[in-house]
Amino acid sequence: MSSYKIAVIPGDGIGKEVIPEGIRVLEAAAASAGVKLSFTHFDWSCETYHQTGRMMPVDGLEQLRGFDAIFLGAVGFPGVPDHLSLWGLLLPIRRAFNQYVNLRPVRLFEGLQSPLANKKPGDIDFYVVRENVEGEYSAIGGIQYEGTDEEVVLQQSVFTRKGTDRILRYAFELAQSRDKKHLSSATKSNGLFHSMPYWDKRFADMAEDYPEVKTDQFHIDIFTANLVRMPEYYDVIVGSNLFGDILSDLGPACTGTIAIAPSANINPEKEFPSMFEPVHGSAPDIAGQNIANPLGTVWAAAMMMQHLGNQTMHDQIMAAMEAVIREGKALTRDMGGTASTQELGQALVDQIAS
Ligand code: GGG
Repeated sequence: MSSYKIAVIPGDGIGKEVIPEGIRVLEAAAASAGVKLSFTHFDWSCETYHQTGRMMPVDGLEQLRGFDAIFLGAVGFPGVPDHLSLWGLLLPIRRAFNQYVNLRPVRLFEGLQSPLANKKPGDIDFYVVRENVEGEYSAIGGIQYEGTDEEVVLQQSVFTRKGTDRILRYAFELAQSRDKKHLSSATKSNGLFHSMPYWDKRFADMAEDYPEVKTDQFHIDIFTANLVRMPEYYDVIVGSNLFGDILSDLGPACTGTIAIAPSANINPEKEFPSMFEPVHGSAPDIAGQNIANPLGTVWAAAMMMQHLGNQTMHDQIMAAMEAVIREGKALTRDMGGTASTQELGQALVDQIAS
């Protein structure tokens, strides 16, 4: 019997509500597939920060090291500045475990209504490949002359050759493996003088290794406009840490709800655990009401099982999601229904058991 050890960090806000549904769905799929899953819970969050001054213990990363994967809810809550919560929990995990690929699929499911006119399932079906450990996400910089009229703030970006090439290589390989074989790169090479022209050059050079892959490059501003105007054009999108993050919120917004979107923080070499989470954040405005949509977390759980080599469980969970969305009886309010978080979780469990 296959067995996997999963570290669970529900985190903040609706993370505490959607993660239990993800676990219920995983347990149902594991029972049906004859797989043993063991979950170890880590209660690290903004509450921990209030109690200890840290988002996780000093040896938190060491505690996570031996797991097969990490399953995370959401990070951040009013009362703790967002940059302190993110740099205290989520970002150190991505970096310590070299999860340099952030893979975010975007799909319009049958049963959901795109806010864009005349879009049907199949029209929106692409991946965002986001660089996940460097780029614009950086704590390098500082403030001088603070509190005076002369205040100066510097914020440094970091683009290494190794970091740029490995994310581009991952995206080219993914594009090559797909039917459309189309890769689009998002930059801003007219405004960002050094980093983006560098990225463009590495992209153009690498394209020569992939003659079957159709490529294009757009500035991020027109990229966002095109994504809304014609999402069907896209197949695989690659972008830096910041641009990839923005595009992977915009993409699922075009499918009816951002809450359905998953995020896989992958260490492709499997030297370290990878981490799986919904794209959405802690949503303090709806936290504690049992109305959050758990599907982003459930889809992330499916990606986790696929990463761990269990395609059967992945397919089972995805089939249950597709069926429940298509049927439309247990949808949360962001998808036009009235179901609670737990009712949607139960519908998925029932579907897997049927
Ligand atoms: N699901 C985890 C979460 O809280 N995401 C919100 C967020 O802002 N994440 C930062 C990022 O992905 O860079």
